[in-house]
Formats: sequence, C-alpha cells, structure tokens
Amino acid sequence: MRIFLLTLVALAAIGAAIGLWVIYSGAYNVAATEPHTAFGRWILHTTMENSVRERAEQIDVPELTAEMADRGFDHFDSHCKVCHGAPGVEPAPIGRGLRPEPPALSDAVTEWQPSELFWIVEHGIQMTGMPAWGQVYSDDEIWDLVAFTVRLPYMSESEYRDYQQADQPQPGLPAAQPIAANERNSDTDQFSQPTVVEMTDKLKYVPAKITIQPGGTVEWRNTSSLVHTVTADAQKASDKSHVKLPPKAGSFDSGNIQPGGSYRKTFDVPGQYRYFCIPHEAAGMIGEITVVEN
Ligand code: HEC
Ligand SMILES: [Cu+2]
Repeated sequence: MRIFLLTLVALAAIGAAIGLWVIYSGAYNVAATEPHTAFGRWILHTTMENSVRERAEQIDVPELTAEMADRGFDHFDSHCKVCHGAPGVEPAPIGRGLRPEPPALSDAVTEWQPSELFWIVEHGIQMTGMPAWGQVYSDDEIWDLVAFTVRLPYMSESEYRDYQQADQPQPGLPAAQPIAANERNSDTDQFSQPTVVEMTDKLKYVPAKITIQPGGTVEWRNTSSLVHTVTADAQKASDKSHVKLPPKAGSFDSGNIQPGGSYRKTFDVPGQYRYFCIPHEAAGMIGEITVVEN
C-alpha cells in the first residue's frame, strides 16, 4: 500500500514536471500555421463539447421553419461563410488561417442538437476564432441562423446558389408558385383523385396543411433529391408534439421515400393528424391533415 501511494505521488510529480516543462520550455508550437496534434485537438474539442452540451440543456427550441431558414441564409452568407465556407464555396483566406480550422458546417452540425447550435452561435467558442454573435443578433435572428444551418447537411451546391438567387429579385421571371394540390383536384371527385403533397428540397411538405373528406386519399410525392418519410408515430419522434392522431386512428410510417418515389394513404377516421419526416424533424419538416365531413 505504501509503495503504491509513493508510486502515485512520484507519477503525479513527473506529470506536473512535464506539464511545466511544456509550458516554460517553449516546446509547444503556438503558431497557427502548425496543425494541432490529434491529442491537442481531442482535448480542445472534448472540453468544448461537454461544456456546450451542459449549458444548452435548458434552451427551448422553436419549430425551425423554411421561412426562418430563408432569413437565416442572409446572415449566414454575409457572416459565417467567410470562415466556414458553404456548399460549393471555400472559406475566405481569413478562415483558412485559423487554428483550430473552422469546420465545414455541413458535417459539423450533424453532431449538435439545435439548442446546442443556438448556444454556440450566441456565445462563440473560447480560444478559437469562433466569435460570439449574441451581441450582433437577436435571439430570433440566431434561431433563423440555426434553422438555416440544420439544413446544410442536405444542401447541394446548386441549392445553395438557389438561395443566393432567390435573394436577388429577378426581373422577368414569375415568382415560383407552390403547387396547390387542393386546387388541382377541386374539380374532380375526392374519392378517386388523391390529394397531392410534395416533399421538397427545402425540407417542406407542400402544402403543409390540407383538409380532406373521410375516405379521401393523400399521395406524397418526393420531388426532391433527398430521402424523406411521412411518419405519424410518436415513438419515432424526438419531440412527441410533432405527432397527432385522432384517438381511434392508428399510427403510420411510410418508411424511406426515395427521390422520385411516392406514398399513398387513405384516411377514414375524422380528426386532426400531424406527421413529420424522420431525417428532417429537427429542420421542422412537419405536415398536418384535417379529415372532416363538409
Ligand atoms: C472568424 C471566423 C469564424 C466566423 C466568422 C464564424 N465562425 Fe463558427 N467557428 C469558427 C472556428 C475556428 C470554429 C471551431 C471551434 C472548435 O473547433 O473548437 C467554429 C465552430 C463553429 C461551430 C461548431 C462546429 C464544431 O462542431 O466544431 C458552429 C456551429 C459554428 N462555428 C457556427 C457559426 C455560425 C452560424 C457563424 C455565423 C454567424 C460562424 N460560425 C461564424 C470560426 C468562425
Ligand atoms: Cu424530409
């Protein structure tokens, strides 16, 4: 026991000595041109990760809608792209010179919950080039930014350019009209013609809210380049409020609907339904169906 304790004390002393030697000797290269060692990176990142997770726990997350993402794009394009780049856009020279390197957010954001992204953007990250934006942006604006960044992993280069172009008014081009599925079918018998809901690259059901009659069929068409689902099963939701079913209706889940694919379901039980897309729940991809006799 005594030897054990002595060994422990000796080891601690050696550890402290090495630590002090690193601090005082100048052996550690602080140059930003030097890539961080794997170990150094791990220490920084793990400390940061745990710190953020702990502090973001209390934050309530609003629904992150496509409208918010449209607004968030403006902030992202003018303030975040310089360091982090964007789909098809390299970071500016200032971003490339930082250590740790600002990560490409398309990969990095998948690691974080929306509440954690909010915290990171609001507070920044100490000892890195990541600034705190809480002074610059209101909470609403930060949520707009979060709504945009959670969509980055699914965003292609051309979609990012679409956002940029949508930002500039285009003379001569009519504004894009969402396809009004209800209208398209209004002349025909509801029972033979399904009501169409499109699933889009902007992570939306279009239209997001529909009203049909009992016995009516809804057809979801995946017109995007991504996989979506139509899911009304609270077990599969990370937020149970994203699912609503009339008491007598069973839960349902389309499974993965590939680009170009579709899914049909007939609704016999009247009431309110709310469903979501499994891959894009956090991005606010949520739809509603009201089944009523009229
Ligand atoms: C001056 C450069 C710079 C700007 C501008 C900047 N960031 Fe960062 N950001 C960084 C750096 C450096 C890190 C890496 C921190 C680390 O690895 O510990 C980072 C990390 C992050 C992370 C965490 C990613 C991860 O897993 O490490 C998020 C999220 C993020 N930034 C979002 C944003 C958003 C949103 C904006 C725009 C409002 C923005 N950043 C603007 C430099 C910047
Ligand atoms: Cu989806």
